[in-house]
Amino acid sequence: MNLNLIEMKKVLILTWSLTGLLFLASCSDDDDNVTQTPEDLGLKSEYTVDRLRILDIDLNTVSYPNAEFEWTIKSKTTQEDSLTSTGKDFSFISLYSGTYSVTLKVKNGGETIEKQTYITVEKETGSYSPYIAKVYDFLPAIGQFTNDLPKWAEGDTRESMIAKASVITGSSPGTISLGGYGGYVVFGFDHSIINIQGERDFKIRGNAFWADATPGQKAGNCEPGIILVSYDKNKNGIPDDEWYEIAGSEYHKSETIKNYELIYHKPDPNATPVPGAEGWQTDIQYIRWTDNQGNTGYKTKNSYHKQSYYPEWVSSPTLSFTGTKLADNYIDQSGNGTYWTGKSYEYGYADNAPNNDEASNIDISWAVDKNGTPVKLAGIDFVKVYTGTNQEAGWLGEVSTEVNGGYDLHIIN
Ligand SMILES: [Ca+2]
Ligand SMILES: [Ca+2]
Ligand SMILES: [Ca+2]
Repeated sequence: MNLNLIEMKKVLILTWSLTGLLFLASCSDDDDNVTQTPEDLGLKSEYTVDRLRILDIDLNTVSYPNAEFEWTIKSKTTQEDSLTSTGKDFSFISLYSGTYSVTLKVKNGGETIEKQTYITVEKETGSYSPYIAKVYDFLPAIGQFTNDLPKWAEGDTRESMIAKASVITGSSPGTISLGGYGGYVVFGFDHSIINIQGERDFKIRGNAFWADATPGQKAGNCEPGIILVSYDKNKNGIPDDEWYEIAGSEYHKSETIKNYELIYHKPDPNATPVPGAEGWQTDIQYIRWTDNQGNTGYKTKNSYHKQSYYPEWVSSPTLSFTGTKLADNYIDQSGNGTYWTGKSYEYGYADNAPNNDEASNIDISWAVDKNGTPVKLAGIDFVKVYTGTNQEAGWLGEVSTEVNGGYDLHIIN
């Protein structure tokens, strides 16, 4: 073959191009090994998201292992820049539609790279409901309203009981009881609840009230439930993401126990006498519990509620719950067992203060991770509530959190 110089160059360029394409194709599954140029952060020039939906921007930061990141967003109202995040990843949510200008500064060694992007927030299709939209999970612990709120019927399963617990959704909610320590419900909304700085963001309704006999004191029927929040980080629509505990007023107190575990032991239905049956004298030793602190005790049964207090649809002989445990909050105010009141904790719990009290409103900014480190969440999609104490309040029975709906405080009006 006899090629002149120009033809030879063409062949070389073609060969190089083909080699390059093949090389890129073979590496496409292995992006981590591609050396990034400083420009290659993966930040797009614009993004679009619906109102009250969380947009996650995850940067490619392989070539910036030690860089510092600063995200600032220009306020639509004041036109001032506000620093919103200092992590490599950025979550954005807005209550209002419009276009937002976002500046990213990457300080890497001595140099600072500045990049700009725009987020267009569109009005959602239809309109959002402020109320709880869906119940994802429900498992009450031992309680006098277990199998009653909601009512269990022969043939009911975990799934059908979750469906029955959905009475807490919507604008005219019903009440469910979570039973004693650990019993829980998981629910969500049809949009993400925005975390507005300096404001409480959502309310969980219960059936707490102040007692007439304790004027001026925040006490009465207060059965605090611990609240966890999460957002749908993996965007699959279900609450399988990391949970963050709302660190309420008791979170850092020494009497609050973290990583608590309580196990309830199902009574033997063939025991003589039959636990809970007519004439049975040991209702104060109805269902035995043990915990990981070396304690043991019994849940009681009272004469007002005759049904089984162990969830009927659970076949396992033990029920185990883990989480944070709050100190007992009920005291026998009469001294003779006739009058019990529960002290309300200051903030951050469910069913701990009347529904018209500010203390039933929750600030997403109180959330902490499993190590107790505060997390900065742009918003949340899911909420879990579980009964936070393990106490028998005399004839009142177990202290058990009730949930009676809830809503997003930012769009309720
Ligand atoms: Ca907030
Ligand atoms: Ca998820
Ligand atoms: Ca209650």
